[in-house]
Amino acid sequence: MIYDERAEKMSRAEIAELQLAKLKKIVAYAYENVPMYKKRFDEIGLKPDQIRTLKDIENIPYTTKDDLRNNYPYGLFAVPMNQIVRVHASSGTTGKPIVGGYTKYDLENWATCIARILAAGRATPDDIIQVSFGYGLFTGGFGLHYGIEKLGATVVPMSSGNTERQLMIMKDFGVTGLVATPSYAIYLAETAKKLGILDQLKVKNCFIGAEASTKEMHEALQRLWGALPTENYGLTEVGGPGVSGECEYKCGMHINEDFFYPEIVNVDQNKVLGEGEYGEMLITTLDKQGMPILRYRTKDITALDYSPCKCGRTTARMARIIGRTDDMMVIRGVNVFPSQIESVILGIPELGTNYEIVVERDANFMDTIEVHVEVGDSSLLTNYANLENLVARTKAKLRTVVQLDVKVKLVEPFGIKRGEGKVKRVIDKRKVYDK
Ligand code: DLL
Repeated sequence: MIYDERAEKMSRAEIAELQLAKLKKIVAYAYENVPMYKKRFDEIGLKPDQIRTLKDIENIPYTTKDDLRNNYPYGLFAVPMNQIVRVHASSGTTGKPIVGGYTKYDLENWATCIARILAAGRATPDDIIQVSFGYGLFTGGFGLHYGIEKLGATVVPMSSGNTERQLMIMKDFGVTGLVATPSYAIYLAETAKKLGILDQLKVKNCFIGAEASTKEMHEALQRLWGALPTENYGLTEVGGPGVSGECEYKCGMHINEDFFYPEIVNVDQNKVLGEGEYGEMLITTLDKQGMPILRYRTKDITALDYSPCKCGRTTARMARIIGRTDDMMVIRGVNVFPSQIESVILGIPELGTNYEIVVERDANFMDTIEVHVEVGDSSLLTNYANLENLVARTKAKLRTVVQLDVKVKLVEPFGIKRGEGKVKRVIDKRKVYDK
């Protein structure tokens, strides 16, 4: 089902026309109402009325995470606080959180964007959808919540944590859709399997997001749940989830292009890249009152596809995020993304889906990388010959994909700690030396 036929099936020319009109408006709005933008524009002598084509956006300076930190908490809001009805913030591993503010108008649009994404992932008003994202400052819980209501489905606002209780509610309430991070969706299914109740659950669709996943992770989810996993994407800085989401054909995440203008850039060369080329994504919010953001550097690496989709939507699609410019590990000069390692692990049937990557620097200042991964079945760990063989095969595959020797340690099922929010796969112990 297409939630918003009018908006999601415009011709490409109509989309471009609408985007240009909205871009002109938001640039003038940011200039007039957010001192940081006025200063930025004035410094380079750029006037909002010089934005006459979509390509002119390239003259606008980037906005970065530091800009948000420097204006913490409310410095980038474009309206007085009596018009802001909600704030959210990202957890962030270091420093102060990133804050976003919403007017009533923004909340309506946010719910619309989420309703579109849920419908693209096959949700209908008949569904009962459990939200296992945390409710709180994190945008995931409340963001999905109001989109589910807007779609007209039933929301079960479970929040995160207490896995066995999650499963009990899912079973008793007849839950048909699950909203969670991919790692938690897997954990829920594995626990249900362990408890012997997986086949009593009726989940048909999993709406996953908030952290990176791979094709192999989607396949594992599909296998375990017997449900369609569709992925969605967003970030606090531009309003949270709702930027884009996959449809049932799973050939990229459809971007809500009437609200978000995406660009892919090579930041080092300050160059905007073409369709299909991978680079860092910039996002401009086209219709935000509370906190308009121009050309935000997401650090997420993806590519755009403007070709028509089988589902009938005409909106551009972004590829699954292959990594972040800052989760790229450089190990002995080789660039390694956690997603490469995940593809290998999930492609080996005897291995489980939970893993961690430990990077260290040895006494000779050589970097080493070791993967700890759970086996699918603990009996594997008692047969030495099989175990050796499995380790050797995993290492060989990792070597081919990552171009490095990666140490492999196999552990029993559920042997690696799991979280309920975003998973942390990489433990980089080198940072201690670098300080
Ligand atoms: O994670 C918003 C969100 C909530 C998206 C729920 C989808 C579902 P932040 O906490 O600000 O916001 O984190 C944003 O998470 O820049 C990406 O690096 C990562 N991320 C989010 N969705 C995906 C995804 C929310 N589908 C950061 N694939 C982003 C890969 C994702 N990474």
